[in-house]
Order: sequence, then C-alpha cells, then structure tokens
Amino acid sequence: MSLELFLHPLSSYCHKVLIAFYEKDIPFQPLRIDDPAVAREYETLSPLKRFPILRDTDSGRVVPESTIIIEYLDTHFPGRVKLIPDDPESALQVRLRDRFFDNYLHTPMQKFPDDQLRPEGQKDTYGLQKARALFVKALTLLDAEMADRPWAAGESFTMADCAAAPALSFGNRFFGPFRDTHPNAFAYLERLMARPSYARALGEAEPFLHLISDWQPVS
Ligand SMILES: N[C@@H](CCC(=O)N[C@@H](CS)C(=O)NCC(=O)O)C(=O)O
Repeated sequence: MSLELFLHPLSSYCHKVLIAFYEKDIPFQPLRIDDPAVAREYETLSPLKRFPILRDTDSGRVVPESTIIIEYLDTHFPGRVKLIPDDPESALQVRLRDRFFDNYLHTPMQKFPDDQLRPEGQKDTYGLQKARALFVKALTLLDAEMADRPWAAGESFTMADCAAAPALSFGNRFFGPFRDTHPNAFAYLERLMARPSYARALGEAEPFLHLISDWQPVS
C-alpha cells in the first residue's frame, strides 16, 4: 500500500482528509502519531509539527496541509469520486469555500482546544472571544448561503464539504450549539454528519472523546 497518513483520530484537520479518503474509497495505512515510534518519524517529516501528513511511498512524496493532501489525492488517486471539479471556474469556487472554512471557521474553532490546553494563569480569554466572534460572523454568512443548496459549492459534495464538516461539528460543540441561531448551517451540519464518510471518521474518534468530555463550551 503506497499511501500512509500520519494522524490522530480526534484531530479535526485529520477528519477533513479522512472524509476525502472515505469518499474516494482509497486504501491507505493510518499511522497514529500518539504511538512514540510513529511520532519520531512524523517529527522528521513535519518540521512545523502539524498533522495530518501524507506519505506516498511509491513516489517518495511527503505532502503536508489538508487541502494539498486532498488535491494530491484528486490528481493522483481520484478513486470513485473527484472532490475538485474539472471545470476551472467551478474548481475556483470549491477552493474559495475550502479557504473560507479553514480560515474563518476551522482556525477560530481551534482556538478553543488551544485555550483548554493552556496552563492555569495563562488562559487567553480575549483571544478566545475574538476567535468565537469571527466563527459566528462566518457562520452567519454560511447560514445565508446554505438556504438554497445541499452542499457548500452547490449540488455536488466536494473538498469544501470535507473542510466544512469538522469545523462546524467541533464549532457546534465548543462555541455552543447553533441549531436555533443558524438553522440552515445546522441543517447542513446534520447532512454532513449523516454522510457515511464523515460518520465513519466520527466513529473512529469516539474512543478518544473522553479526552475532551469535560470541556465546557464558551458562549
Ligand atoms: N493548515 C494545516 C493545519 C493542521 C493543524 O493545525 N493540525 C492540528 C491538529 S488538528 C495540529 O497539528 N496541531 C498540533 C499543534 O497545534 O501543535 C492543515 O490544513 O493541515
């Protein structure tokens, strides 16, 4: 098997890539970075210490960044579905939405676990509230967009939906549920969670949820 994915099953950016793997039905070897032997290898491959990291042992390529991993899969291992359309203008729309989810929902959402893991006395309440405000602003834009479409870029499931799922699902958990405040975005999250690819990634995360079960949402 040529594809190895360095990951942790609870990691939101790993979920984004796992959704792509499961949509495409591509075989790969998951390598869990909480295994010390794997961690040592991962650290040599990822100087910035960010995961997921893809290694293609046939080509020798090491691919960081969730978006670039999905682009790499779409180009070299399309599997049963393409997640980035062939039409350049449609592809641009998918990439724009992928950036929207990563920059304005996913990254702000990550501020919450970052703050939870800070030592007492070093919490960043101001930064956390600022991140939450950005998340809510982006969620409000998304809510309006999702009034008339099933998936982020229109009628088809794409890379943008891989990006959306973990950002929205962890955001709903950490920043308070948005079912009542952003119903279209919430209905979209429900469609994402019902998607077999994401349901599978969530199922694999379940044994690790106890690690975050006492984290109280901020509102
Ligand atoms: N831009 C990166 C972000 C990856 C990222 O932040 N991953 C988190 C796990 S979800 C991580 O590596 N955290 C380690 C840390 O913050 O030290 C991507 O899209 O892959």
